[in-house]
Amino acid sequence: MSATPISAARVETELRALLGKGVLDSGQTAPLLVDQRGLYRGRPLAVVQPASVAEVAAVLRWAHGHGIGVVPQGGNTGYCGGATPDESGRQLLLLLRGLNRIREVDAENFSLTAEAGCTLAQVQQAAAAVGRLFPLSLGSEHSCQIGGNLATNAGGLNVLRYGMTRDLTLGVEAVLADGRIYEGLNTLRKDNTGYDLTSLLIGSEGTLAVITAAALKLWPATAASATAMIGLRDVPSAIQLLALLQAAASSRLTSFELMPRTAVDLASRYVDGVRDPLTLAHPWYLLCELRSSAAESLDEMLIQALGSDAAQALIAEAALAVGERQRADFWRLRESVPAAQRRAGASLKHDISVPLTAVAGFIDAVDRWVAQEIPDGMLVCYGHAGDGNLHCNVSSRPGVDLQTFRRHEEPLKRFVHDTVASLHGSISAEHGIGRLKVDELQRYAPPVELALMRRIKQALDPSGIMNPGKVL
Ligand code: FAD
Ligand code: 2HG
Ligand code: ZN
Repeated sequence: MSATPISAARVETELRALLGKGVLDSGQTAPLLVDQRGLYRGRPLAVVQPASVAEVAAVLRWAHGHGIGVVPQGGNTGYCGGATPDESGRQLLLLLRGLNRIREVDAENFSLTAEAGCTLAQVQQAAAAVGRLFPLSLGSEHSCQIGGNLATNAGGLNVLRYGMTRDLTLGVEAVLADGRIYEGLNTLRKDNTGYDLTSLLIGSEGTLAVITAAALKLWPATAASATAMIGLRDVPSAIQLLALLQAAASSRLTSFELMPRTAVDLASRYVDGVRDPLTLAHPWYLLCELRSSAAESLDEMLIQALGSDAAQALIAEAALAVGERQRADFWRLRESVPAAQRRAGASLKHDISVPLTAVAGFIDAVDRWVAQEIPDGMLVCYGHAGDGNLHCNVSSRPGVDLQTFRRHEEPLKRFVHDTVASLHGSISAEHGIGRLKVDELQRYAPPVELALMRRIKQALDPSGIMNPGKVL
């Protein structure tokens, strides 16, 4: 990036001429400069909040002209520091929250067009208001934004059935590095006219363009659901149960979330109102949910599936949620795990995926390594087991000095990521690369893949102003 020197006074004057009140005073910005895990603290050149696509384009043209780096920020709930500017004082922080209109809901076409700054919950509610479902669901859905979801290709709790954000998106509108607008907001199910640029921008973490709006796929509203919490002796039982449930319930199986006892204990201890619904303590827990748009009896289907001889041989105990309140309680337990880990002390996090056949072996290998190498920590390896995606985290034990505990970070990361690589898995299953995993991507991605990524970056952002220092 060729940075033309520019004085702070001129930055202020020129940006105010473009955006007026859309240039924030420093008193308003402190929480925006730290990522949600508290790993990075940035020092921006300025913080801007455009109110329209035209204003985003004007900011990008300005930044391009001066060779100034631009860091897009949505809800700032990302796990990899991607939305935090660096410490140089030379990067512009661009907030998308001013673009927060639902532009169109077309129930007949099963599509919805939302501006990037709409929260995910706002999108879900707009779909529900016309009897439709937007199925993306994350623990952060009340604060993350749909633009951030696209930029990270977010996954979440319903991927097993509906796919990740890329699978839920029909089209994108984005502002390119030089301020031109890419108008890809079509709501078609089929469109093979050339390269799929929408797919390319999804998951690009602000390094190729600023996403300003998205056309999203909708589904029929959920008419029936059944939810169970299941206690298991071991992980192989969970993976076998997944195949049984898929055979019995087909695509109705929407969520299949695995938690170890450590996660259940932490959530029950650190988050108000969370309790273990099972009567005995088990080494492993599964939260699984069936859903249908037809008014069918899914409780019965789930009871039958779990009651079969094959399933009974795997299950130690199971509880079916009776009513919406108990269902919400089961989900609260699962969704409280990240907050519980934060409150318990340090959490060394890894967001990995492996083929389903390797899930049990992976957990076993890490469990043994952690028991031997990190006596002051405990493995809390949980998550979207139905997708082979695990949050392989290690929490500090009570009373442990957090700074000392951090000495485990590097050797643990190397063991986890090397193990993942040996199993042909991914070191970044759903949270992205951001700033956190730049070196890890360089280490594990095949050279040809990296070379192609650099060529794409060069083609879309030749002066390197889009989220510098992230991903590549
Ligand atoms: P931000 O954090 O603001 O930004 C993330 C990245 O996207 C940054 O690189 C940023 O520059 C870029 N970006 C943001 N908006 C735009 C835009 N409009 N155009 C271009 N680039 C942009 N993630 C999952 O995938 N699955 C989960 O289950 C999940 N659960 C979570 C639970 C909790 C409690 C929390 C705190 C987080 C969770 N996350 C999960 C992580 C996070 O919520 C997602 O990554 C989310 O998609 C980020 O959205 P955001 O708007 O907060 O983006
Ligand atoms: C989840 O699935 C999130 O709850 C957060 O992706 C994972 O905190 C984590 O490691
Ligand atoms: Zn997750």
